[in-house]
Amino acid sequence: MARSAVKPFVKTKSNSPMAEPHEILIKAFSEQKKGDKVAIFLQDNPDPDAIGSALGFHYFIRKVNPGLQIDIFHGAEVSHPQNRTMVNLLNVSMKRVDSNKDYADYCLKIFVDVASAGKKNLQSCSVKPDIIVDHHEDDPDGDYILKDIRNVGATATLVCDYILKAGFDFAEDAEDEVLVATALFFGIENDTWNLVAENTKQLDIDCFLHLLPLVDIAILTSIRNYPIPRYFFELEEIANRHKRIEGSALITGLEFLKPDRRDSIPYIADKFLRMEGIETVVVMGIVDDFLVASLRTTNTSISLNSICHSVFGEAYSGAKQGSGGARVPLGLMAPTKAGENVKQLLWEALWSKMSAELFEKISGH
Ligand SMILES: [Mn+2]
Repeated sequence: MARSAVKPFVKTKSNSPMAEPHEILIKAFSEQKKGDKVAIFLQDNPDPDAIGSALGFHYFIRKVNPGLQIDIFHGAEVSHPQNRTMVNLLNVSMKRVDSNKDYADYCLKIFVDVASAGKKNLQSCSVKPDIIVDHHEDDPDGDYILKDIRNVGATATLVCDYILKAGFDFAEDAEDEVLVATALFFGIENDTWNLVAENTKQLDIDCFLHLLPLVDIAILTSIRNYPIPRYFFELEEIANRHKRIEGSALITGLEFLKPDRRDSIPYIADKFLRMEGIETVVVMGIVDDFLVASLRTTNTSISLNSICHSVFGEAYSGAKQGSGGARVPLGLMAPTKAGENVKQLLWEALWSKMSAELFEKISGH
C-alpha cells in the first residue's frame, strides 16, 4: 500500500505560487475586516470528515482573525444518527443552506470536503467558492484564492495539517480545543477506516497520531457507539424478508422510505455484507422521487463502479473501494403524487427490473 507523501495541488490567483496552502489561507483570513463574514459550505448530508473539517476550519479562522463571523452551512438533513450524535456531543453549530441565496454578503466562501456545487453531493446550492479544500476526484476549473485538492484519506487531515503548520496546536487543557481535536480525529478515523483504507497516506497517519493524545475518549466512544434508532432494526427485518440471494450476491429492497430514514440503506448494506457466504450486497429503496441504492462488495475482481454506471447511470452513481451508491431521479415515474396501488406497482416494476439487471451484472463481471 502506497504511503507516499502527497504534494498539495495548489492553484491560486493572487498569491505567489511558492506559498504553502496554510500561508495562503492565513493571508486570506487576516486581510478581512472585523465583523466580516466567512461561510463554510459542506456536502448536503455532511459526514464525520466534513463535520470535523468544518470545526477545524472554524478554529483555524478564529485563531488567525478572531474578529470574523463564521457560519457553517450544509445542504440537507444531518440524517445519519451517528453524525447527529457527533454534532450534539461536539457542540457543532450549523445552518441549513438557502438555495435561493448567493451569499454575496460573505467575504469568503469556503468549500470543505466538497469541490463543486450543483452536482452529486452538494446539489442544494449554486454558490461559487473562493477556497476549496477537498480530497475527492472532482476538480473544478476556475480561479480560486486556494484550491487544495489532495489525494489523502480525509479532508480533516488537510485542515489539521494547516493548523499545525500555522503553529496553532491544540491545548489539552482547553475544553473547546479538545473538542476540535476530537472532531478532526474522528473525521480521519472514519474516512480512512482507522488508517487501513487504501487511500490512507502518511500525512493521515501523522495527523491521526498527533491528535490521538488530545482526544476526549468519552465523547469519541459515545460517537462510535451511537444509539441505533429502532426503525433501523424494523427496516432490517423488512430487508431480511425481501432478500434474494444468487450465488454470493444478495439484493434486497426496502420499498418506500421517509427521507430521514435513508441512512438505513447503507447501514443494512454493511450488515448484510457480513453474512456468511455473501460477497456482494445491494440494498435499494425509494426516497422521495429518487431510487436510492447502496452497493458493497468484498470481491476485488468486481468493479462496483462499472456496475453502478451501467445499471444506474454514470451521472447518478459511483463507487470506489468496494463501496458505492446511487441516487436516480425517477422523473415521470416519480411516486410522490401516486396512490397506494400505483406506488406498489411502481415498486414491483422497479424492483424486478433492477434486481434482475444487478444479478446479471454481478454474476457476469
Ligand atoms: Mn471526506
